[in-house]
Amino acid sequence: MRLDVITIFPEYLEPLRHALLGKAIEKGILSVGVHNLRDWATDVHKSVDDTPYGGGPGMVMKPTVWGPALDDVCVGKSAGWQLDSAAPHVDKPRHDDLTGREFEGYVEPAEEDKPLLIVPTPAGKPFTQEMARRWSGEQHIVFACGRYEGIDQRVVDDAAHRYRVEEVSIGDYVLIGGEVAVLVIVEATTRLIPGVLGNASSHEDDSFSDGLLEGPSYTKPREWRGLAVPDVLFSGNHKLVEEWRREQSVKRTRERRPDLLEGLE
Ligand code: 6GU
Repeated sequence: MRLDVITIFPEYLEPLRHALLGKAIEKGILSVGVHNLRDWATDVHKSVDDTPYGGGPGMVMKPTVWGPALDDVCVGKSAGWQLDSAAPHVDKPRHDDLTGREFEGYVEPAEEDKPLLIVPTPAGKPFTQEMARRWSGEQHIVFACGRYEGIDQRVVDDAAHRYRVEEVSIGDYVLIGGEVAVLVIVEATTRLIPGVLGNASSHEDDSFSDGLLEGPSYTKPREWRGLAVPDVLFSGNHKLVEEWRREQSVKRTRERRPDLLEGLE
């Protein structure tokens, strides 16, 4: 899987190169490009935002910077993934300048050939384990991190010509920008790619995979600070242990997330 992240804070994405994800990169399962949006800014101040039409507080990120950035990162694969830092348009003619032709509209690729563009925003659809499962099979995912009051809506509308676009939220609270949400979505998604986790079946009984929360786990010593491990776990009876784990799952789900039980029989 190829991941590209466009952000004005590339250092926020450093954690992607550590621990299990770093291992997956070394193994060649994953390849990651982080791109500084400012590399596509064209003015001396490298500005990426401007005041909102209609007034109001805050700033909106400019379509004239995001558009070329998404154009370049979209074709990373055909360019041989040479975009490890960035391929800015600064000091270079634009492709439409080169051809000397007016913009004539898009040649639309087949839907299944479009890379996935994920735009993290508190106004998006809620991110779920089911999305992580689906996206773990993607070839190329691009993340567009917005800051301030968001990105000019036309960026997302226009990107739909060459990407499959999803605006997603990671929960009902507001973050300063999309960077941390990208870390969350990438971790949840890539751990489901075969070979990224050591144990192939270790995510089959994750919380949410069967619609329930996972119950408690224990390890040695059998007694610790006056607290004993439940006797059933020493019974040697696998069926009994499985039944007990199921009960614990249901009990915990009923207490903490009764909403999850409603959809189940
Ligand atoms: Cl994806 N982005 C931001 N900025 N805030 C959020 C969010 C995303 N999800 C919840 N809050």
